[in-house]
Amino acid sequence: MTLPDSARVEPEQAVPTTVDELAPLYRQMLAIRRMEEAAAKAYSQGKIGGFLHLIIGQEAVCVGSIAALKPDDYVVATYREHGHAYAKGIAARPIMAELYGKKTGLVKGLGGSMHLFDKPTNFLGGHGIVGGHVPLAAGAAFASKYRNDGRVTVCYFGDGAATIGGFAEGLSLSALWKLPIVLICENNQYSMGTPLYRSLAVEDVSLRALAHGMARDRFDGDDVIRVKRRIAEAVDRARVTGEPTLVEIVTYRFRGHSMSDPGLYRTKEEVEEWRRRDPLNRARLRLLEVGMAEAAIEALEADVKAEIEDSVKFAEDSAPADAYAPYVMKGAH
Ligand SMILES: Cc1ncc(C[n+]2csc(CCOP(=O)(O)OP(=O)(O)O)c2C)c(N)n1
Ligand SMILES: [Mg+2]
Repeated sequence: MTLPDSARVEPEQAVPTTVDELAPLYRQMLAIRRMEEAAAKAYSQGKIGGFLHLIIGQEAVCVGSIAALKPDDYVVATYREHGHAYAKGIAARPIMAELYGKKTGLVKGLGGSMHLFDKPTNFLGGHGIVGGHVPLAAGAAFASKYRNDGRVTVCYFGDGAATIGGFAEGLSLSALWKLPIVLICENNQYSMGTPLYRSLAVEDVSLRALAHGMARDRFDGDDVIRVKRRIAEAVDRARVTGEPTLVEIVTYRFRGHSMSDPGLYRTKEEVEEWRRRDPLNRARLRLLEVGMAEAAIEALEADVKAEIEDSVKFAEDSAPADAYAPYVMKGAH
């Protein structure tokens, strides 16, 4: 089948890179893919409860963009955020234990999949309300401007969030107050089962920047190095001039919206077409092209396998979270 024009933004061209640059990014993407697969398995075995939204297929977006940040920069994400948390530097063990609802989880097993949060790495969530976190991200960026701390905030949201009031407000304030923020729309073509053309009159989300005199960019999200380069431009703009950018990255989730969605609103052919552009396979081929030996790639892959298996064992061996932990009660006052 042929993909709609809106699905491919640029001609397929590999961006120049080196083994030293690409190998760690491939490793992160692979770890995220394996972590998500392990979570899906545990979910279907009834070991993980609540909602579980996987990022499989979209890994190059979080990995490439976070690679363009400094460790101190803020990241604000949606409920599809396990990969963003990992790319920001949070280990697989506390992420997996959080999904399992265990005491050793990132937020002590009380948040679950949608509410990862980590002060030490400046990972500011995990947010379940579509679009509601965009003004919060603008607030973090405002704090940086006010304190003159040199940090940049990156806020991720889906194409579905582009129809939400919170997004419009966050965008407007970012432009008005010239905040050091990069707003990244992860356009995976669907909000739950609703395709883009049924929710947006103008499918190019990045055009909304024009109404605010804001810089914008739009590109394909299947090459992790392209994502890193283009986001680095927006991050530099934020850090140097203090100005925001709205970036739309065109991508695709290979699985349903959440674990309870069999994804019947898409054809097999459509999914297959996107799988051929899998960012992970693409990065692996590119690694061989730029000179990494097959054996070295396999060693890296074995290392990732061990890391994720260890995180599952850690989660399974940990004690369940307390239903009414004392710090929750304290926090309520
Ligand atoms: C304000 C609000 N409305 C509806 C929902 C239910 N809901 C959860 S995810 C989702 C789809 C959002 O799609 P998109 O923004 O494209 O993100 P994606 O899931 O594709 O990453 C909806 C409607 C919600 N969580 N919050
Ligand atoms: Mg979407």
